[in-house]
Amino acid sequence: MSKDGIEVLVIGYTGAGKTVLIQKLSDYGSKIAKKTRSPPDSFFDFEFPPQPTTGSEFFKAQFSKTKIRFREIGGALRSIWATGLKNTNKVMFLIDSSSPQDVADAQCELLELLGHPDSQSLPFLIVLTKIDIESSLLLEEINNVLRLDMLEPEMKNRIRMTETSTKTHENFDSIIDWLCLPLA
Ligand SMILES: Nc1nc2c(ncn2[C@@H]2O[C@H](COP(=O)(O)OP(=O)(O)OP(=O)(O)O)[C@@H](O)[C@H]2O)c(=O)[nH]1
Ligand SMILES: [Mg+2]
Repeated sequence: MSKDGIEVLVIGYTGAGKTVLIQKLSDYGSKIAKKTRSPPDSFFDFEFPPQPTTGSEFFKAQFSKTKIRFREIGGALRSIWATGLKNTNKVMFLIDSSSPQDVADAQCELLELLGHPDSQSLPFLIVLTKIDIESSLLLEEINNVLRLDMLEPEMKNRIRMTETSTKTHENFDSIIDWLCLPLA
């Protein structure tokens, strides 16, 4: 953990929703800090649509007393995602649940990352995004493709999976709880 708090690596294919989720979780965190409940929906709207992340970007956020520093590595830099494992405390892996191709590709990708020497005992949160889209796959369907239940207990025990939408904000509280869990 750095002086900036818990370091979280955020990865996933292009357009999975990494930048938007980080920004909206951060906004949500500052709302909690100000004890403002039920913000108007416009609170979550952006003036400009997000641009694809071409490199690696850092974002700082505060959730109650916990400081988080997110590092997003854009989907375009898939070949260097694993380099981010070295200097992080946790990993968020986003999958666009409306893209069957991304879901299928994610299985190998996840196995590789979980088995990487630098991943060791890192906790992973798999976040299925865009569940507001009608054609998106259900969590159980994605679970059947990823087959995480087949993993060795050491890997299985450090993985959590959740689903969300940056439009409707499902599970934001539990994602923030996971982010703020103290490091083992
Ligand atoms: N319907 C819907 N669209 C979303 C959601 N989250 C993000 N998007 C849209 O998906 C697009 C890509 O979002 P980004 O956050 O830029 O994706 P990214 O994963 O950071 O992509 P890269 O930086 O290119 O790797 C944007 O147009 C977002 O508005 C969601 O929950 N639901
Ligand atoms: Mg991005």
